[in-house]
Amino acid sequence: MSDKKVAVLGLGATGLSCVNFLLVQNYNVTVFDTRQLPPGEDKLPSCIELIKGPLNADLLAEFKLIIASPGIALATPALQSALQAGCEIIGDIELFARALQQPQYQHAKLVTITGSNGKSTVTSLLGEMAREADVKTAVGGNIGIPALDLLRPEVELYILELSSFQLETTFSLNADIATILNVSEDHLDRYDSYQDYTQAKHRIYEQSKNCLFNRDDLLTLPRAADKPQVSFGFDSSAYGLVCDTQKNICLARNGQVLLNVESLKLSGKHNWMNALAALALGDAVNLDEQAMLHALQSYTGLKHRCEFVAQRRGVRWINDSKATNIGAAQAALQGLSETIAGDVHVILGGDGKGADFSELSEVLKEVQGGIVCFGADGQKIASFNSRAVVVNDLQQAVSMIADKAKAGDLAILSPACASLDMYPNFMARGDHFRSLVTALQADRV
Ligand code: UMA
Ligand code: ADP
Repeated sequence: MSDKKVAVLGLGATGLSCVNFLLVQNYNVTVFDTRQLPPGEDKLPSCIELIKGPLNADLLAEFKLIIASPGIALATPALQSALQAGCEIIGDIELFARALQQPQYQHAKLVTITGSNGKSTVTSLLGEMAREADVKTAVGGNIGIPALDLLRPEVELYILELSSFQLETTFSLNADIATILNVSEDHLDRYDSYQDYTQAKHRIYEQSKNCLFNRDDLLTLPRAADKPQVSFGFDSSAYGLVCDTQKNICLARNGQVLLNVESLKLSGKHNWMNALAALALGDAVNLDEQAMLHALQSYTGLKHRCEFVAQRRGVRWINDSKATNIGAAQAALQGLSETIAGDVHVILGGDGKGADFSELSEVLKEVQGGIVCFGADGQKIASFNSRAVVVNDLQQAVSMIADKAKAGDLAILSPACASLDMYPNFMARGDHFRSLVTALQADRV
């Protein structure tokens, strides 16, 4: 393969992982990045050529194989020209899928997880379950560690979170089980339609032996009837909820009680569904039941997902900066409002990625406390509730809610938008929120 030329598009985390993988396989790699200061440049081996600036269709057409990073849309004209010129375009997950077919990796099991929301929670929770069960596990993909960086002969179980972007360029995964947790509008700045986005998610089932779907969300239903299927949802069938003899709500398998939801450290009803999904996936790869239940009781969740920040003057402050679409904010507001005695106050706004915010109006009607909006689409969101106010930034939003909230209330940053209009990423936004809340405590305790 030493004479094989490959183009890697994008020098972020994915691009760099592809370069490292392809070099070991003796490929002749050229990297393209549209940015003048791509993030991975300092880590790029000096033998690799890096071409910066707008993608050049003629240059790309010289490569038979192109590895596109997920942040680059296939619809980009230069990529479309390359496809028409006969180039093969795949992503890092496809490279991973092909690598898994090599003898040294073939013994490993694979679980793949997608959905509009809850992916990282279910992925990391399942990872904890597997570790608790003493299975040598590697967890990665869209959650942060590029899949190719996980490849090790000793790994027994790979757990991959996959985005719709990654699935678009993936063709030959052969997962033991795949799930679409839910589908709600997201990334409409990248897709022509909601249908295209949903279609990209369904590619995950086509590349799996078994499918796990959400029976409360019809858009997650596998389309091929010939594949073994299992489901999770709020009723008592399959993986579901039942009441035990003391009338406690419990996670259950086929009506058999597994765990009282009060034992979960995760809050919100949406996390009951995440727990059920993780249990179903764990069962599919034969994880020990006791280990899974133990992990469920100790798992405290990831940062920036309905994360408890502080309680001062009786108000609980929650950082849900990862709620980057409408469905996530809806789930957080509905899931948490029933857990408190007082009012909910919410901070929303940022880059809405082309979403239709009218869908938020129903849930906002239920918000009894303040509705404070900021960022590029703050005004747009505020137009759907007459009580909503618009402020310039997160600092003003926190300050306004701190003045208004009373003991027993809950204040949450659950923006329903990406952060990129004002922050490098959702983590930076969540960290800023945390620091504002912490400073506020010191002032007002
Ligand atoms: N970009 C350019 N020019 C280029 C290449 C990229 O402007 O030539 C821009 C992209 O438009 C994007 C940014 O750079 O805004 C990053 O893109 P990338 O493809 O280089 O991203 P990576 O650093 O490789 O990170 C990707 C995933 N990012 C995206 O899909 C945008 C990460 O998911 C993932 O953790 C990582 O691979 C490892 O698998 C992040 C994400 O935001 C968390 N994902 C989206 C989401 O969850 O909603 C899909
Ligand atoms: P993803 O990786 O898909 O973005 P995360 O697990 O990081 O999902 O959660 C992101 C946000 O989505 C959370 O902060 C919460 O607001 C919301 N969320 C989590 N799980 C669910 C679910 N099962 N259904 C709907 N919304 C959810």
